Amino acid sequence: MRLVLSASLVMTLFAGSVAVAQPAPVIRTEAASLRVVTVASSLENPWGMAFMPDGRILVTERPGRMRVVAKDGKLSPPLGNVPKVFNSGQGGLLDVALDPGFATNRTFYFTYAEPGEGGASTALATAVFNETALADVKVLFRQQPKLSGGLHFGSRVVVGSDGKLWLGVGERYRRDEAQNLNVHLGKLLRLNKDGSVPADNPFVGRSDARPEIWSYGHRNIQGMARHPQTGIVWLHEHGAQGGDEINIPERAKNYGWPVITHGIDYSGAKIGVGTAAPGMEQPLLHWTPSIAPSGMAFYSGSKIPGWTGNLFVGSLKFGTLHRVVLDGTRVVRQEQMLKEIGDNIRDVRDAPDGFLYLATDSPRGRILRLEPAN
Ligand SMILES: [Ca+2]
Repeated sequence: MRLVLSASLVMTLFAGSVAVAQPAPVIRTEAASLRVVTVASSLENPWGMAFMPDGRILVTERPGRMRVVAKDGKLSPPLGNVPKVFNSGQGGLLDVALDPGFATNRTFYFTYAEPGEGGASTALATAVFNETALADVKVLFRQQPKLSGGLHFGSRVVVGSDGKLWLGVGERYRRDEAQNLNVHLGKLLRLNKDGSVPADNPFVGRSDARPEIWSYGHRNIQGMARHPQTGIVWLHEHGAQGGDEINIPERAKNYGWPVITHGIDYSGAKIGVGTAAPGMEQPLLHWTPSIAPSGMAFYSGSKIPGWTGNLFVGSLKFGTLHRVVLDGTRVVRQEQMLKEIGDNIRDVRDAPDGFLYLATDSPRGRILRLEPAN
């Protein structure tokens, strides 16, 4: 009898101890002590996140689903009417961004690898969010040409301070095409919200160039963010073996791939002519060896005061978050941190609640919130 009671007591204590949520351990970094809080889990390769005015998160899963994450972390069923995606390799459902008027117009934008004749290419679409499905889905842009293979679709979409849609895409692993202005491969593109071409785009009216192009010579863009003070869109792009870059893309300029790069081919072979050439821009910074960057955000919040104004980039290679301290457009220092997360990072967002959020690249992907620990 005594034994039974004791066992029962042990069970009760054990049940009680697991029922109480343990606070996440404190992680010390150079400028902040943090707790990494899991907001949501069981997402299959989450790719892009957008924060709704009511605090919910619209999230994409690469295989082709879009869900809403409630404030308590509960996942909605997949939203209806998501277009069919090319779910192979790096393809699938990719980025998502809200229209600045979302609170009233419920409009958002998203990118995906779109299947079609010849293979697939990156597409940009818009839709209206009606809680359980996408309504009024319209494809605004299709990268030309569609090609076989599953590599280098990009992509990120940002609504610029100019009200235009800025779309960063990859070169579909056809590296020389990043220099070819007649195709949309390896380019930063600028579109009106209805998908038409802005009249003031740099290559409008030229017969030897696609009018959507803003800048070229990019390899594979998987991070873009609008600078909170200047409104200018910054981007990063994957290099090959070495040579991942952050660029501040200027109108009509050539960012060099594959003529110049700070990396080498995966085979060890040299690529192009070297690290510099006339008429080609240098990156703001490059990572050699590569970090395989994905996701990018300027932290504009004040919850972690030591980080305000810093630029954050996720790594798909080291499972780390990279903090870049800036003085204007000069890199002051860098910090690599949060290896403790244990998964690669696909997306990084500066959320309206003043926190920085991450999405992990895993079949059991998570959304994480970085909170200060004092
Ligand atoms: Ca470059």
